[in-house]
Amino acid sequence: MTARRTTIVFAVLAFSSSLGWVLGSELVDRRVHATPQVLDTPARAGRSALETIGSQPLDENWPGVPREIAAQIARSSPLAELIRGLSAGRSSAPANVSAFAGDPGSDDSRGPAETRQEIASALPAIAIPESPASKASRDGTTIYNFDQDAAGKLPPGFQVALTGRGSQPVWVVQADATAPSQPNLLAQTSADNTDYRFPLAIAQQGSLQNLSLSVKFKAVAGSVDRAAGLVFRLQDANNYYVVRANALEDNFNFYRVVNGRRSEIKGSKVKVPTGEWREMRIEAESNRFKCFLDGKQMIDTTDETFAEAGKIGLWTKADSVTYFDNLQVTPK
Ligand SMILES: [Ca+2]
Repeated sequence: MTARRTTIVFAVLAFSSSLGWVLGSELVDRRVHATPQVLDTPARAGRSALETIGSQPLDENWPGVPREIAAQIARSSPLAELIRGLSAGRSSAPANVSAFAGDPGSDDSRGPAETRQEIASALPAIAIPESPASKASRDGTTIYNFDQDAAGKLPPGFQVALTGRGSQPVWVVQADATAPSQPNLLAQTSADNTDYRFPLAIAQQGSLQNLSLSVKFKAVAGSVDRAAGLVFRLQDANNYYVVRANALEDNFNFYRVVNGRRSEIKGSKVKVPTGEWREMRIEAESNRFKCFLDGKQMIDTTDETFAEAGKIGLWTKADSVTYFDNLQVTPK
């Protein structure tokens, strides 16, 4: 009896133990799986959101990105402009984003260095959209030194015009070892020998009445003329004041140009050498005008023709090939 009882007790214990093990395993198993289920909730929400997004129309520039989301990103940040720029012509916008973040798992076939180069080249376009490179403003003074401008072209912020007859002027930025500020200057290079021909390069920024205006110039060539001039209170290509030096005539004169006709207000005789840099300056205040050559006052006169504000610019005559640099204007 004792042995049978012992056997029963042992069997009950064994069964309980097995049951406990099974129940325990189930509890453990449930506990183990409880955490992933909690973590899985946002993931499922994300999948649900993606399914919703997936039903929306896709942006044509960003393959795989819903149009509405692409539009929101584009409105929200300059970075989006960068990303969108980099996306142009590429297979996947998200790949660009991953590459930008340095994700080695990006499916972009190109290397991170190449991507960084693209980003670097795209950044200036965002930070500096249209830079008028050749001028620096300081205390109201604007200096055009042409040193950041592309050679062979008219510098940004200038417009070509012509008073009189003949072919269109050719104003170009050039590198020159003698330029007062390195490396560039602005040159009028067309050599049309029409006598009554006045090439103009007009600065588009600002309109001034009273001012201090100066420029460094070098008369380079010309058989009809070798002239260098500064215009101010310019109303249009046929109406303005001009002060000019002439290396063929050796004089330094102040003119008004009215409806395209030039007439002298005041003149001075002075040696103006070819092939050497000189500086001219004008001080205009109301109807009084003082003109300087290399710091020396040559003209002090009055005139009432143009009392109102106008633009400033550079001027030559006929077949003059003339170099200019460091055009500087200060309002007064
Ligand atoms: Ca320069």
